[in-house]
Amino acid sequence: MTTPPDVIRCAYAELVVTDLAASRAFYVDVLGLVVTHEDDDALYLRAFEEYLHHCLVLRKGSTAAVAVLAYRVRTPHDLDLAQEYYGALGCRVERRPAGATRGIGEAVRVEDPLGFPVEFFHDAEHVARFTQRYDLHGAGALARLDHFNLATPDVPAARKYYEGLDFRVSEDIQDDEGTVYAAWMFRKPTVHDVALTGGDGPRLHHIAFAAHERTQILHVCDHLGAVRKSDMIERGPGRHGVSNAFYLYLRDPDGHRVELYTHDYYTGDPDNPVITWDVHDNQRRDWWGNAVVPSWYAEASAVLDLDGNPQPLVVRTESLESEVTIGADGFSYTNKEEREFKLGEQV
Ligand code: 4SX
Ligand code: FE2
Ligand code: CA
Repeated sequence: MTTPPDVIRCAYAELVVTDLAASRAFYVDVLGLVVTHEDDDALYLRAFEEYLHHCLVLRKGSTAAVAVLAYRVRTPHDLDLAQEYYGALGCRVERRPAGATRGIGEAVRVEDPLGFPVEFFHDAEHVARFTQRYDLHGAGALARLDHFNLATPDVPAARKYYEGLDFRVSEDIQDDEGTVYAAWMFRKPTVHDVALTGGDGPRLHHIAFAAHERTQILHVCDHLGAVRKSDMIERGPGRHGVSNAFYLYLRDPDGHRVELYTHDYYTGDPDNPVITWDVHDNQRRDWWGNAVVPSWYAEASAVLDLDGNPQPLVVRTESLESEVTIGADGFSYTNKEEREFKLGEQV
């Protein structure tokens, strides 16, 4: 087996959007992302603590989709490793010269074994870091990109693939039969850089930005209410069980899902314990026990191949979390002992 590239972290996403002005109103005017560059074709955005050129590219196109998910690697040599590694996996691999994406150095793009368009880069243009430009921060200031969440039909296979890239699992969701519904995996020492959600795929479930404070996330809710756009709020605000993060899910003008996220925890020690949640635990996805809305389980963004054509979907054949928890036969519990006691009384 060839050596995998040394991935540092998830670094940027490029989303195809159908109306740049509408996207700007959401990502810049409401979320407060900083514009590094804009032209008729695209917007290049970053969060307040970021000093690489961008963490999000919004490119104008006729159909909403995901063009690429990019990871930063430790050295330029890791690009050669990526090229060999994915070549050996039989994946389509392309080397891209510096500047093929504005602000990004030489890169390797692949159609990964899960069907996602993925880029690896090391060099990128540095721009001003606005950590202490409090004069520019709004009340909803976002600090940095935190993670990608991918919908994929076979979570154990996807987990194995990411373990091959030396990602480690922080948390997962399973049932008694060993069906795996989701897994959270990291390179940077937080709960995740990538989450794998069981469903038809490849699709992007969401990208997430980290804020420092819950108040910043609550302010975004208030802001959306004030501009009569509260229908962009899909789920939350709330506290996740998995990750312990405080969260909010929004849908952008094209339906791309964006999570705002704060207060997860450090995972950098080599013996960081893995947390496994029972799919029937009512507090796994919302610590306060609030129901997950059906759209959150069902909907996600299509991804493109390296030619810009939509990737065909592979349907998940194992049970769906939405069906085992909120479907007709679904059940869940808040207190397991209490539930088992009640079930025992019935027999
Ligand atoms: O809904 S979950 O509590 O499982 C969850 C979803 C935890 C962390 C995340 O980033 C997420 O998107
Ligand atoms: Fe997330
Ligand atoms: Ca809503």
